[in-house]
Amino acid sequence: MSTKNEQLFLQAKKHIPGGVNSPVRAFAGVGGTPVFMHKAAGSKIYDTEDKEYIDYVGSWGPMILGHAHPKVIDAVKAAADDGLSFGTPTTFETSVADTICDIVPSVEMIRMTSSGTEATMSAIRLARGYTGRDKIVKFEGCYHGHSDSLLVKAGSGMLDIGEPTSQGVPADFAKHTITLPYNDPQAVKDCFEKWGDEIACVIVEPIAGNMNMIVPTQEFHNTLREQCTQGGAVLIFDEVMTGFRVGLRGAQGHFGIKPDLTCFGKIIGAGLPVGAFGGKREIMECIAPMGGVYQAGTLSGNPLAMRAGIAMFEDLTVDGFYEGVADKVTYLVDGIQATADKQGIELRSTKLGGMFGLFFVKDSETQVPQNFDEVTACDMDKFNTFFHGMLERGIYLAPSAYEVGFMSSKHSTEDLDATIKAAAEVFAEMAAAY
Ligand code: HOZ
Repeated sequence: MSTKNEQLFLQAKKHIPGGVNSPVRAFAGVGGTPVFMHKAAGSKIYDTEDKEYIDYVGSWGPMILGHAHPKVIDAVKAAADDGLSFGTPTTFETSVADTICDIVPSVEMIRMTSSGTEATMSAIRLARGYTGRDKIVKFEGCYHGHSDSLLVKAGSGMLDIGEPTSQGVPADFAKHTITLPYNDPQAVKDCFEKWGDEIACVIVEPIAGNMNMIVPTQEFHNTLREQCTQGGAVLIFDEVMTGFRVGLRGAQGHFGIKPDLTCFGKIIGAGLPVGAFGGKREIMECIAPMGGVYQAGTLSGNPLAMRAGIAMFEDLTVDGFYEGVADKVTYLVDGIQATADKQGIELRSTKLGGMFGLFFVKDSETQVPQNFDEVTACDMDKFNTFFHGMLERGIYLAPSAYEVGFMSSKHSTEDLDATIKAAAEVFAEMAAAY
């Protein structure tokens, strides 16, 4: 007899490829059947049989205030009462743009999009238009959404299906994408030495969150900034995951680096479909209608998303908000790490602000992975066992060893203790089995 989720998955597969509308939902990496969720509140998410899970995915990051935050929901309800979309300017877009430009010093102007993919795709076009150059540089294991030029040696769901470069990307497009090892300053210098005056931009996840989590060195970031400035290339930070997540000023605040352009994602609309890219005025003024780089969208800056974002930013800008979320991450990750150490499980962990990464390494000599090759050398079977053990115990982690964990301000000490207890039980089983 199949479970409810198996039945739902079968039904979904009839008319939806793979039964999902985004590959990372399909459990391709971890195996088994995805859980069909139907509601969420605070730190919890509920399946169609009302089984409760403590959620560390948070819709892939934006639910930093927890699910269905009353203030955000009220803002969305009020916005819906006023109409869903106008295709005209609204004052709400101006408010969100002002808020982001006030918070993030590198962002002097900003353009809203409907998703993070659109933001990175548009930022690349803008960088090419601004510099008049074609080549772009990205890093192995970094994922910047699913536009053609960026689906080369990418992370996230691409790794689960074992196709880091997507089929369907014309070789003529891919040839303009140079891919370098992440967190390797010398590779960046060598690349600029070779192609310096042909490079339009370097796009980077300033903290990688699509090959599990890697906080790169300060030297890596200093080198990127220095080489882009010297080479006349645009430095693009893809802060779709890290923006307003690892801290109010994102990864750029953490490293003290001013990128030329920054891409944001769903978090700026509190989880509604939205993205944005912004940065130096001189570059942003190249976008239509001011300049000749075309970029558009009926739903860009949608009023529901903007009003949700405005409500959310009120809480994010309260003093101590990010320290509170980071303390929860520290409590959780240190707790999980301590119990792994006690059971002799070779777990490595990393954390910053509201994000964390857990790696199952193969031996006691291996340290926290620092690049794509080191991530892929981890023990994926152990991660999968851990993932399913946690899921059975009502803990919802991202269904892939290449994804990160996200904390919300609504996770309680009780939630965190329950998670650590579940991890201890799973580790005990793993220790006995391996
Ligand atoms: N790729 C993101 C997670 N690493 C967003 C989730 C998705 O692709 O559906």
